[in-house]
Amino acid sequence: MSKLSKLLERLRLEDDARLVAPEKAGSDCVVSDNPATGEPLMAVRLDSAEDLEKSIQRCVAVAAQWKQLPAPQRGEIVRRIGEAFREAKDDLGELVSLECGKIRAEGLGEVQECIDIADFSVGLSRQLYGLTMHSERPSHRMYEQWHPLGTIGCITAFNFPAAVWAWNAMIAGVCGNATLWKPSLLTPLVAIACHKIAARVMKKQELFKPSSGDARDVFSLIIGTDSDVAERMVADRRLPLISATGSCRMGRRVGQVVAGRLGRTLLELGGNNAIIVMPDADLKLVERAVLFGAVGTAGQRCTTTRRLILHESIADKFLEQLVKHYGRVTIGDPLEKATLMGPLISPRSRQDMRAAIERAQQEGCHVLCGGIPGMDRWDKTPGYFVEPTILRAPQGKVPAVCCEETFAPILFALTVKNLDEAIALQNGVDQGLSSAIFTDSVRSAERFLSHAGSDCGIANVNLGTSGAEIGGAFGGEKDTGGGRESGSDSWKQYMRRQTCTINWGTDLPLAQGITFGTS
Ligand code: UN1
Repeated sequence: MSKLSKLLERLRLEDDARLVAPEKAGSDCVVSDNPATGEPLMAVRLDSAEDLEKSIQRCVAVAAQWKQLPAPQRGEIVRRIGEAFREAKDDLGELVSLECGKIRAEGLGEVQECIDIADFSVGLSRQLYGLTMHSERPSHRMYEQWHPLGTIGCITAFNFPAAVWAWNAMIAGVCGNATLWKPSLLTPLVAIACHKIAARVMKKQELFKPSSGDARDVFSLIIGTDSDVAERMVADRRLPLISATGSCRMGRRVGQVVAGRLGRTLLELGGNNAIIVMPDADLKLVERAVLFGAVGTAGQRCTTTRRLILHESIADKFLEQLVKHYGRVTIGDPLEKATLMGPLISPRSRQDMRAAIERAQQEGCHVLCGGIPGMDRWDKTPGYFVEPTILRAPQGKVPAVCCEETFAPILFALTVKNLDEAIALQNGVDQGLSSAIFTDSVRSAERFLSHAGSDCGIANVNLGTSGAEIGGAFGGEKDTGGGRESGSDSWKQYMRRQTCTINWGTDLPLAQGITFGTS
């Protein structure tokens, strides 16, 4: 029995009706590759537009009953889902590594995010607070309360094939919604595994037994193409909120279509995150932060460090050191203990990386280490491996290519004369997700965090751009889409606010002191 079959068995996926042996895959299937070998792992049967219609109907039906269960009981069910993720952590983490190419530590970290957000949601289920206000009218009481929206459409990307769904589904769940999840077609196996974990808990629990329909539909999965599934979900008024993670191009389209029906969106799109390094920074910390931020996940996080903005007085020496560290990065099988960087997700990603490096060279950038995919030592190796690459931008020039997000381990090094210049450069891109400064000066740190500092949704001091905790609201400004997911009060996006005024008096006073006719 192959390693994969054993893993699927441990995850109790072996006889899932969606799975098809790769050699038997027809045109109604998507084949999921192992990016470390280029070999097919498994094929998955695609859902059709008709399947989507049925799923939406089932979600809408179950959501109407789910919202009647008290929120803390919904929380109790989510607590059990969190427990199930704890039990499956090693196996699911391994599947994330196999299908998405993340190294083992990061695969496990991804599952940990699912566990953490479930725990967070359990507490939240008793804290869906509204405010009370003092009414300007006598004998009136005013307060606000939060109600579920219905069914949330959740569209996720390959790079966080489990966690981003969990951020949405666990919170949406305690808020009283159903979630219909459309995962990336690059990582359908992880999606099926996550869905099964939640579905088994939903089937077994005794707290929610809908009179019609199936409790499992609270956490629903649909695997299909953009035209059959994603485009239709986005246009469907029965999904009052579309939460979508992906490129700025995709988000712009989703934003427009959903706005056209006056629905809500929660968009988590591209980033172009920079680390600013001041002369008073602890450079040992910077090295580690840059390595994790720029090389980790093979540069395929939306929070990946893509630009390094160095004060000119330390730039040359720091880059010299950094290049040495890059040279020591172990690239290879993501499941090997020593590996620090796995493959990119697809051949297409390698081509994109290649095109970006070629463009950068045309724009005067100098390759400090790494290089062009296809012309490096990975050329003859199976799998979609590349070299992490540092490109030094020409003095005093910002190459256009570094204003775009290429989902690959490319780091642009730029130099500046002072903090003002650094902040202007950091903010001078269309995206606004994550940002960081390394400095031991309180003045520089506070300036960076001030209204005139970073314009991003995430701003860090003396830590890198990636690897945010679930407790804070996650998301960014400008072309990153403005959405906020996971912690803090992001839950409000999954609910509708109702302002309630109650008159307990014997008169009908009007607001603003208006008299209308005779009283
Ligand atoms: C993403 O890349 O879409 O902050 C999400 C981080 C992770 C989440 C990234 N916790 O890097």
